[in-house]
Amino acid sequence: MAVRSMLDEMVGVGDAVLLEPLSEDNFLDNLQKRFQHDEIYTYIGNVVVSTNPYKTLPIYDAEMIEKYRGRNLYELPPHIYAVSDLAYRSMKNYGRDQCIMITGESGSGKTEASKLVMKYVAAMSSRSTEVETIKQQLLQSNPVLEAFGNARTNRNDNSSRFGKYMDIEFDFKGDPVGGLITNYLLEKSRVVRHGEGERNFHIFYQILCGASPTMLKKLKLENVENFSYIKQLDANPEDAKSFNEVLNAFDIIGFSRSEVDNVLMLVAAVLKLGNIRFKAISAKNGMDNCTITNMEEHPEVADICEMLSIKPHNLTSALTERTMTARKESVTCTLSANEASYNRDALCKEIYDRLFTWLVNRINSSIKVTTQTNKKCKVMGVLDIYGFEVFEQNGFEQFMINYCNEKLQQIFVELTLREEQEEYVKEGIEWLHIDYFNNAIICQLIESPRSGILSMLDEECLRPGDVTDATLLTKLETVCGKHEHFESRRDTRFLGDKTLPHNAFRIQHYAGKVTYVVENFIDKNNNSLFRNLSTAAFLSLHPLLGGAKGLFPEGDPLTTMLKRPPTSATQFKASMTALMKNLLMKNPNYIRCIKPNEVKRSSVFSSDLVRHQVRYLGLMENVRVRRAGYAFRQKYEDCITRYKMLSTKTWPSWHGPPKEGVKQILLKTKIDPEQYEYGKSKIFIRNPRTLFKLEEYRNAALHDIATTIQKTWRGYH
Ligand code: AD9
Ligand code: MG
Repeated sequence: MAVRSMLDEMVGVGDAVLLEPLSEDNFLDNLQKRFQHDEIYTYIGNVVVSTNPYKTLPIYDAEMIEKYRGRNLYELPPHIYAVSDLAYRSMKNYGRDQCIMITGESGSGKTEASKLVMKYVAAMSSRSTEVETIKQQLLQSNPVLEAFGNARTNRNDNSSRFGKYMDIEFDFKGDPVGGLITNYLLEKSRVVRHGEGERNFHIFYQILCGASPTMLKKLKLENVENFSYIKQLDANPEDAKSFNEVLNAFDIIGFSRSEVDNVLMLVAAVLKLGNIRFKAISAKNGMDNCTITNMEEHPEVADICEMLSIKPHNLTSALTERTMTARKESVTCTLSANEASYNRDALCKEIYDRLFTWLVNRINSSIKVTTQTNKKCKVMGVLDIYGFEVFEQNGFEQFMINYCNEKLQQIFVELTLREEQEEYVKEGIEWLHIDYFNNAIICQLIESPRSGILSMLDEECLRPGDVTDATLLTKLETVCGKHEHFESRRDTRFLGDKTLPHNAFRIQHYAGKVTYVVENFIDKNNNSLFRNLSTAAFLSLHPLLGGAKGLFPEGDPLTTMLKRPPTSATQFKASMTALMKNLLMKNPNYIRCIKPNEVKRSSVFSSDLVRHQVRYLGLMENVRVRRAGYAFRQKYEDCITRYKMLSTKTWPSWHGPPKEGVKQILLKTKIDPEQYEYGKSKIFIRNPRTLFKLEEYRNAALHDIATTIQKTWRGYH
């Protein structure tokens, strides 16, 4: 039977490389046509473009997994499973570490895509009990991390508010033996504040809706009507169901009962802390002063102290006072009610953020490879990280997220565009050079060690004296003002531009211009709690919170030198550098996710919205490079292994130079020589259709061989 090529069953064009004529409009029309027929995947060579269907499609079941198992990319219609299979086989058969980079804007389907990749890979490997356990642990890390790290936003009901990279490690048989998750920058401000129509992290609602009466009592949540950090009205029955899934997942990963209790206790304590109010009391010595309003009114504070295992005096004074130490002398001053509220929020954000990292580390300790030596393992990394963000008002978080996207774009440029061109040069293949924008210049503006924005930010945070967001902006204007991708009101070119406020700067990112308001940049970058709070937390007897191994090691009162935790910018830059290094060592596979509309509907394709994403994902450049070149290339040796049955000279084996062998095969097929080119070590095939032909010939030849064998066999009997 002839192989049914993907062209036979296709709506529109399955590989945008084949679009004729190639234009942005055509590209969009093609995506739209396919989307309307539930064909949500489209290739650009071996990059998958995935359009969020916003409905459940029957294309992910076990049967589908079997269909794609071990098949070549072009044999079947485009699917995320095809790329997962390609990556998995390339890792298993050729020992090449892989990474799957999933990018796209909020709500475009990255997290769902990452789960589908994991599902596919899990189905490929063996079913022994040991492997099954590790698979389940890897898969069950998702509900836990989603409960604590995802929230409903206006763009996505299940928006990941953290970046995630997961290395799955495999043994030589291709079975998963462990994994390692790295998390990036949780949006911790959400713990204390969220926008209209949005929610706090799912776990808060899950506990309130899903915990048993006994558990609620233990968590001291049973009689509380309102929480200022959340609106209980926003909870729904799904939360109760999800909570049970989370508890089950904790169990499968290997959390003990008491560990789970400890985690939930901290979450409940944060919720209750949020209800503490402060009121001004008559000022002593002209200093602002405040006390906790509900101290006498109800036992809220005593409850929280019990939950956090902190002595009441330690907590109340940490919230309402600040001690400053200079030249071995300590001075304690009292805080205003506003300052104390700020302090309370800072503590809650910090507890939650560090708890989240603790959870990731705890999961890692369950899934990390213990029996194998790391060297023997092959790795598949899956990156599900925030897409480029442009809101009406953009702040510190958007700046970091967009910096991350610049770095990912760089990798994309480096690996896909540049390497593609370089390979042609290396292989001595003639072709037309395509110009593309290299965004290295923007990365430098942000991260250059001496004059980059991140360094300026750190310098300003560490500078003694009167440091404010305004002084930061002045510094940025002085140092970066002339950079061609940086704009501010100081620059005379923009004085008349009312869209750029006085308290903001603007960066011309590869994906478009973004204006960042500098408000809170210093504070968010500082990332440090007042010493009183970290010490109170350090002195806690709660198993996760207190002590040198707890969440606030810097609070140890015995360390006289105040060790600042690294700034957010330093931490983020270091984690980005490590991530890039890690990704560059691996063979890249791309899933580029597209959000078809802003209304989360299955039938709406809003062209302008998609056009914008196509532009900033650089998809047209990607198609052009791919088209100008060759859709497919294969090492001569691999080509012979696959197609040797097409020529009597190469079948059953070929012992001459590999390039000659491939020549023999192609000569025999009578494929137009215009369609391929001989490189130094690889054959380059211009058009995927040629590949389909080869596949069809191969199948026919295999069929003939099988028939001959059968006849011979019958002849013997
Ligand atoms: V964010 O940057 O974390 O805010 P993501 O991760 O890109 O975002 P997500 O995967 O969470 O988006 O997808 C958003 C929603 O779209 C999901 O909750 C699903 O309801 C829907 N979705 C996404 N992909 C698929 C799919 N392949 N099939 C069906 C999907 N529904
Ligand atoms: Mg997500």
